[in-house]
Amino acid sequence: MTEQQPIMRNEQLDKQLLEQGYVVIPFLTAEEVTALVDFYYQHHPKQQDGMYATAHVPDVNFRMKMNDYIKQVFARAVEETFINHNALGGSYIAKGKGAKGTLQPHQDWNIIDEEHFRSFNIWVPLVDLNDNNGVIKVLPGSHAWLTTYRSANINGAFSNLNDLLWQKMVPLYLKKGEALFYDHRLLHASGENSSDEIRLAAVYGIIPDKSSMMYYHQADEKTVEVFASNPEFFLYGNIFEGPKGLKSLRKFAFDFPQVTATEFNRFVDPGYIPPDSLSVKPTLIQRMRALFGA
Ligand SMILES: O=C(O)CCC(=O)C(=O)O
Repeated sequence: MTEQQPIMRNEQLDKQLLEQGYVVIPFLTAEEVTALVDFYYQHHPKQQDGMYATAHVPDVNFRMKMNDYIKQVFARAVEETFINHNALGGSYIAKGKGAKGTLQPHQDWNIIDEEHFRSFNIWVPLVDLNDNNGVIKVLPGSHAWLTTYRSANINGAFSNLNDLLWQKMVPLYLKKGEALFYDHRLLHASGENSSDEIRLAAVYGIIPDKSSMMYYHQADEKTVEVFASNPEFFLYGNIFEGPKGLKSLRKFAFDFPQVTATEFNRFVDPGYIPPDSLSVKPTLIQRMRALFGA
């Protein structure tokens, strides 16, 4: 990856973001939080089940209405916090009661060329988070482990390791109005909401001002195809249906690796030794070599 332009005005936070893949910051005022919560419930009289995102409702006008309001309320804090950025769109995310709302560990899609740029989400809970309402969890540093391509038809490189990932994830007990600002490559997840209150959040995409949007697609078992994209495609289209109507830019070979448990443990702890290799006894020759340094 080429050297990254700062994206946060605060240099210390920008450094932390580069190293850890996320920062937690004060973001919205109490009044801004109340405004977002009121607007959501005015437009959602009926309780939503499981995980619900306004960005994915079929009614595009409704989607846009939610997007416009979130953008309007976020504008002050976005301007105060970020530099060299382009604001994309916003969505409410509501996690209702029950296991259906569990969001397994994942990385968000590539939406810019990650060889040169990073892309981000500002994720802001509109209620205080706790262990019972689907607190957000992250794997610090995981954004920098591996080059991956993530999209509608590409299997996540870590998707066979959910149990292991959950064990290593760190909960972030944000208060309402605080923001988790994270690199789209960071592994993150949120568990079940077992409380009676909807765990409401708002999420908002940010890309560097010099970057252009892309859509990544698995063309076949060994090939990634990259398409030119734009914010409107994400706001108005159905992004899960593939790169419909987008212009193909290039194709390249990629073998879509699935990370193994040992590889994962080594990412977390470079000194990790798998337990089965500890039980393998050295041969006589290996012992002699160790003894005499041969
Ligand atoms: O709302 C949540 O619990 C997590 C949202 C998330 O993972 C995402 O927007 O990628």
